[in-house]
Amino acid sequence: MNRIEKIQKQLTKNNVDAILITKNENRRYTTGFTGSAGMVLISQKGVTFITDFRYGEQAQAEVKNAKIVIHDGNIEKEVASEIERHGIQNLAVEANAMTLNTFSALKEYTNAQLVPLENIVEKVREIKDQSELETMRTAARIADTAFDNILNVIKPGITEREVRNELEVYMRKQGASSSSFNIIVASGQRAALPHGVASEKVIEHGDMVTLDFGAMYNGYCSDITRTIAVGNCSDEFHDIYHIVLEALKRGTEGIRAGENAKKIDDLTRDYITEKGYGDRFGHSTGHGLGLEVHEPLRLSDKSKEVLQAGMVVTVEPGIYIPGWGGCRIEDDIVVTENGYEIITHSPKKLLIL
Ligand SMILES: [Mn+2]
Repeated sequence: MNRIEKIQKQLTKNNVDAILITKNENRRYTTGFTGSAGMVLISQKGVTFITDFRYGEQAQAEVKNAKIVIHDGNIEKEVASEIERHGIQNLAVEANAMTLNTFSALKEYTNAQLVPLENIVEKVREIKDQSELETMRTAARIADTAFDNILNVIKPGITEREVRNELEVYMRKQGASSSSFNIIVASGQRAALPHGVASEKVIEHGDMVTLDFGAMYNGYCSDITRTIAVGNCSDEFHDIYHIVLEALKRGTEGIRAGENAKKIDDLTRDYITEKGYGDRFGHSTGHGLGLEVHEPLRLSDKSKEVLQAGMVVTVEPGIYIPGWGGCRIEDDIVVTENGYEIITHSPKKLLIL
């Protein structure tokens, strides 16, 4: 089954005639269109891509599986006439992506019933095909080379933002279109902030530094975290580092098709809890990765999902102690029939620069 057929199956399952796609990543996934405007209407009869004149030529070049409609004026009006042409009565719209403005405008022009649904396309996107996996391996490799490079850059006296800038520029030079998210560089006590984006803080001798970053390559994201020590490393950091590393190892080794996503969270969390830091690991163990840096799949204690071959997840346990600092280590991992493939290859032994 191709992507469109899988989505059409979801439409039947959800009792709707069609879906209107407004989310950027889903537009790209279903049509190959890499521009930033346009909507995709998928019914059982076929695919229609509606965009404006700025993207006419690009759409002709990129979109091979859909009828292309160029609207002038109001896109909702054009979508409404396509809805009518296809005889659509129940139309799924993306509750997590469609704006209220678009929703109201569409309601004005069509008599079809609009059904807000979530994660129809995201569900299909969970399982990556071979070409997606190849792209993601490249995105991971770019992040790895940037990590290798940054080890020569980080030294006492440099600011977190300078480190961020070097990571960003280096990844782009290696072929990334951008970072896959706002780069985290959290040093010293700031390492206690799980999402401490780079600040003006100067990195000092004796700091631990958490680097969490990734490359966007051909639309796909990598997402890697390493924590290093600068100058020297306290006994406490040494101990905490190896607890986090062992938790990562245990979580990773639990991954295989058929395993519950929750089990991976149990494996990392139980170990960290056993070592006395359970209350310092306040986030889930990992998340789905692909066109978006956070896809709906979660490796958490609330997760109900079962891992399947072709899913790509992060495993990223951490320990955070306010007033002291923290440590997180994260890899990107492909679920396979019999196990897993780690696609981020940066060293995980404790590095003291
Ligand atoms: Mn992550």
